[in-house]
Amino acid sequence: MPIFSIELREIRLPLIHFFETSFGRTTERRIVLVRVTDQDGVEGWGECTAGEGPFYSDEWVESAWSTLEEFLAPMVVGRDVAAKDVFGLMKPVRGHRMAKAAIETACWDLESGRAGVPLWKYLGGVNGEISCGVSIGIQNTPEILLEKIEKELSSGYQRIKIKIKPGWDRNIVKQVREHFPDVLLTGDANSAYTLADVPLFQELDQFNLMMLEQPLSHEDIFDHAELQRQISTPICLDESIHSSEDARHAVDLGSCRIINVKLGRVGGHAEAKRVEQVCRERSIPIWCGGMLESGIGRAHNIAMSTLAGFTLPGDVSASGRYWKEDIIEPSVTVTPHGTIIPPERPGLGFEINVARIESLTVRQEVIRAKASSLSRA
Ligand code: OSB
Ligand code: MG
Repeated sequence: MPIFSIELREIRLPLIHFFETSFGRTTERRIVLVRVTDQDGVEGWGECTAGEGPFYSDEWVESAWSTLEEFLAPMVVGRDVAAKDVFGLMKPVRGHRMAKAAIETACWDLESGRAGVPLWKYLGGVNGEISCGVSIGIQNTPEILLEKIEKELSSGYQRIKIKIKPGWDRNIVKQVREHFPDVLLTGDANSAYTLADVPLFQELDQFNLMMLEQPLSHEDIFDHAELQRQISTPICLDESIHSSEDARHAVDLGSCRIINVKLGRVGGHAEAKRVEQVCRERSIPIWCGGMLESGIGRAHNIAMSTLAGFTLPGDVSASGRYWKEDIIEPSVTVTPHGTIIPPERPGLGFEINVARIESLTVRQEVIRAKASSLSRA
């Protein structure tokens, strides 16, 4: 599949409601989109999940844009390469996995679309219906949080994840548990704590959380193993897992019993499939995380979530929870029992609303192959 051009666009998309984690509050997304085109003009779309600042990870919109423009796009454009090998082509660049994933996932959309197969089946997905949970940010008051949980449960979502941070933790978890004794409940700390907080987590054990997500440092797997030995709630790693090697190390070290897989964080579909395999072989359940994606990233998440190892409800939910109007059609919707049915159309399986993307675009750049330079990778 020769890649003829790679287009970068930055769009701005205001969230319906701010989203707050232990590392900060987001009100409007800045999203880098990638459109790859082959010689016949067939397109594939990908989304970069880097945030507005280097707070979730060290990548952010500006680092992704300049790395894509100066290094990654030139490594891929003009090459005749299969989607599964695109990540390898970008190997000379260390890190920058969210930027890499934007190109890599776009190539999977293009390749599966050309093959006339839905992306999820092309990836090897097996589940024609995926389970959905929601991630609910830190709110201005506990009452607002309880109302939001009530609303999401009545929409059918199967699992509630609440964000925690010092000062918004044991009391909040206690109140939520008292109001919703049977709900599948998770707490996500986004690396806000240290091993000095072991007593807090031992207290949280009584609330029967399904898991505790990323309590300690974003790069750590050693201290998480120590914490896991001292608490009964399963630890789920998010930030610390960048590759299938990281997943193997963390699981074999006992740092977690569950893993949250994010396409951007691991560098795209090929690496996500390797993480899925490592975890499936070790009977470690996994689920698909979210990064407040627009419809394009969301559609890629849906496709990935159909792989056999994704056995727990993910953070992939309806477009309408985030955006007044999405950039794909139809927008992502959830069934009354909290599931998403992956589309049967080829590729991503949603219509890309290019006119809307145009109207949201604040900058654009196209990297083209020289006619003479199309070569086999
Ligand atoms: O830790 O899972 C996280 C959003 C931004 C950065 C990190 C995280 C999140 C979420 C939101 O939890 C999930 C979503 O609804 O997209
Ligand atoms: Mg998380």
